[in-house]
Amino acid sequence: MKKIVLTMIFFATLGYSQKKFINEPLVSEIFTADPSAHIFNGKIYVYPSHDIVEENPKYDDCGSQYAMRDYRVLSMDYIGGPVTIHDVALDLDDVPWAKRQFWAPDAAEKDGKYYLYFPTKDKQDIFKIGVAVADKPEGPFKSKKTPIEGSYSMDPSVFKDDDGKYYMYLGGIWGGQLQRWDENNQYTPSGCETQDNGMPNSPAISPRIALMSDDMVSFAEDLKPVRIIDKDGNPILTKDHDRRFFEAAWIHKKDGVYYLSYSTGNTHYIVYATSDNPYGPFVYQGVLNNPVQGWTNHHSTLKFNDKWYFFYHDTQISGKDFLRNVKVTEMFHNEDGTIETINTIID
Ligand code: FUB
Repeated sequence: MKKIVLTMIFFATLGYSQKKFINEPLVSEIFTADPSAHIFNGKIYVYPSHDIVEENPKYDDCGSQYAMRDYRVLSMDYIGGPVTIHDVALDLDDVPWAKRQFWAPDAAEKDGKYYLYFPTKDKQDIFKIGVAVADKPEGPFKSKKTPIEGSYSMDPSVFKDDDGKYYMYLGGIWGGQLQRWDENNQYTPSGCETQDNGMPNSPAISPRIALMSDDMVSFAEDLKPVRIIDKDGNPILTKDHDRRFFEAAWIHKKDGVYYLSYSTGNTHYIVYATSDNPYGPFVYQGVLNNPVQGWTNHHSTLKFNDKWYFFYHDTQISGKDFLRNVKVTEMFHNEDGTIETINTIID
């Protein structure tokens, strides 16, 4: 632990950047990323990835540098209030089917039980979605013995609709392996995708959705693609890096409209698209968050006390892509249903 703290102080004192950030990290004792925020029992809980300092990190396009091994939950009574870093919620060693890489998680509550959904690689190095259950929002969570049947890829987010149904959205290309799965959920182990997929004019790869079963630990249906189209009804194309889906799908609903927001990966925007149906199609609307400092951009949205908030991460403390820190800022919906673009860096 002492070594980690010294390393963080070292990065923080490097004076890495002269940039001005609009928000400070929620916590600086540990590195955190991919914040999924929820309100449980009137309190705000954030489920982040827990980035770790490695001796000799391996870098590649498959994200081997993101070698996380456990989850820690954050909580606060209100935005801007003191943040608690809870004890380890789930450890990689306690997931019988997992081999490596605890990536971006999410959580849901139903009937007083809490469910942690997490992507990790199985013994064959294939990303699947796991689920672990707890009696308290902060855990500790107990993992199921096997991944969710029919699941694959990464970045699960679970959305509870007004009618009480829960849906899981998931997927991420490149290191997240979504490009290995076709829309009939068949697997082709063809390795990492190149930037243009060799088919730049084809429709971009779609995130996936499945209705959750009542038990919250299985899917009630096969995963289906979620279509993202432009305002003329045409699919967003693979070559359209500023608008196409890459990872980090998240849903919120306001005034009956479903807002799907996601990261465009190699151009690092969080953009959003809207629909009147949780399955889509979603119509591309615009940029929700401009690129942050750091390669990844991953977020969640939350309504708390009648205000909307945008949770995100950057690399303010470390200056390193794989050592991130989570933050929060207010977000604003306009009367016409659009959302004001957030700039987290002031030059
Ligand atoms: O934290 C590991 C991965 O980086 C996440 O799963 C992606 O969304 C990206 O933020």
